[in-house]
Amino acid sequence: MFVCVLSQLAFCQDSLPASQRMQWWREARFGMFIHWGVYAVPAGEFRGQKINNIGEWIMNRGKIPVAEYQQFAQQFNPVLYDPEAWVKAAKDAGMKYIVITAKHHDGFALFDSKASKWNVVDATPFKKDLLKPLADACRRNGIKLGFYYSQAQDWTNPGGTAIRRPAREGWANPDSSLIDAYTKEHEGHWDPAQTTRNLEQYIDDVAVPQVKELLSNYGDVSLIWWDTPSGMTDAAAAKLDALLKQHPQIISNDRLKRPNYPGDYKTPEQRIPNLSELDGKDWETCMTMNETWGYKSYADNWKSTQTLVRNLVDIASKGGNYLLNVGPKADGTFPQQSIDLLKGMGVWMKTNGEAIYASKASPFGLFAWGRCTKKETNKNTVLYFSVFDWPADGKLTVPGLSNKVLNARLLANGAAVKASKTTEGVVFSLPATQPDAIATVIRVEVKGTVASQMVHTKEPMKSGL
Ligand code: JFZ
Repeated sequence: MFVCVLSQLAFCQDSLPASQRMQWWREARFGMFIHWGVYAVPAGEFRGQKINNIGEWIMNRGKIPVAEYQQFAQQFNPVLYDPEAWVKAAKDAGMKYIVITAKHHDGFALFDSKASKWNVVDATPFKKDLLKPLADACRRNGIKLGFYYSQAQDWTNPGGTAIRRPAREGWANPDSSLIDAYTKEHEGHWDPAQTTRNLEQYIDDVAVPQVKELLSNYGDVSLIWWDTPSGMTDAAAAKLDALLKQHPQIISNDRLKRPNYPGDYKTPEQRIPNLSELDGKDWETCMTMNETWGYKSYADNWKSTQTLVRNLVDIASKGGNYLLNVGPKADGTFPQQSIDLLKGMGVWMKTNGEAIYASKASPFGLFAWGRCTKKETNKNTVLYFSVFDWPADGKLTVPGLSNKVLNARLLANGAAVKASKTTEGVVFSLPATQPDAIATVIRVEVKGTVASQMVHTKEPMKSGL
């Protein structure tokens, strides 16, 4: 009763119980984040200077005046955009959902919007909605689609907020002191054009109508990914949250407004939580493949396929989702490195995906040699042991496992694995050479349930920033 009264006031959208709304997401485990926008044109450079930090922040980091930034839209002409190919790349990698930046902090809408001319149809030579054909391709391929929407920060539509960042962190701008004095007086803004309207007007005139457009014009939208709640008010959040409530199936993250709008899941960024942070709440780690979300021509510090696969396994073993980012170029293509990494993950997922999809967190702590995920059948339990470090003597010990082992085999080649009970737990006898150097999965069916040996929550999960 108490909870009901509270929910009427502000939080939880309860048209459908979370257990139902969240089911597809909990089973998906792996999704694609796409950061795409006008920032892909400068691709990390402004006035011949390399601008530090993440690519989609170039306008703020470089303190680029609004009118000058908007000029980049003239070169945003993604003639090679092939949404079917994007969705196929995600699907072949084993991803089950896509979240794309419908509008990032630069305020640019990738869709046809009546609420602001700063959108792909009105402001670029391309002149076509980018989200419609993507939504169609997702539907055709059975991939869920979510929209990232920067609800508070908007550096172009007046009245949006701007997180204040020192000018000289972006580049050695000789005017840094002057700029910093201005941003200090203007809540982070660097151009008078940004403040001709207040936040409430921006929410009413831009954010609310645009979120309505996103929820009305693209068929089923599975989730909304809010970002950077700083500067938001509870009143503004209530208006946006009310729109979600009209879509009983939709889910949303925890970045609408803190602390009264926790959404459906937490969003640790660029990091995988420690065991001590797991509190039973849903969570999703979002992460880049290199060092930027939005495309930067010179961001070349790419992770390896091995790292990405092991991250996914680590995350699944802790009961979370992995939202892995691609930052497409302004011509509409994915960077070749991203394509290659996605392919590599797809190869692994094709053989080993059953260890990931619809799996539950490991009942054990972390193993020195790898990770575990779990699935419960009617009476028994299937454990998936993903081995990163292959034992030199061929003996893999799982301490703490006391259930009877019914059968065990490698997903890589179907080879049966012998299990023997010892005082230390169960010891698996593995072949001399590891079939898959990235991670070899042993599928083990055991009798009965495996009680979790995990102790819960010692510290809150670090979510967002
Ligand atoms: C946020 C976005 O700002 C970022 O561009 C990206 O979309 C990521 C997924 O989510 O992450 C942040 C938020 C705030 C800061 C940096 C990154 N910040 O205050 O510098």
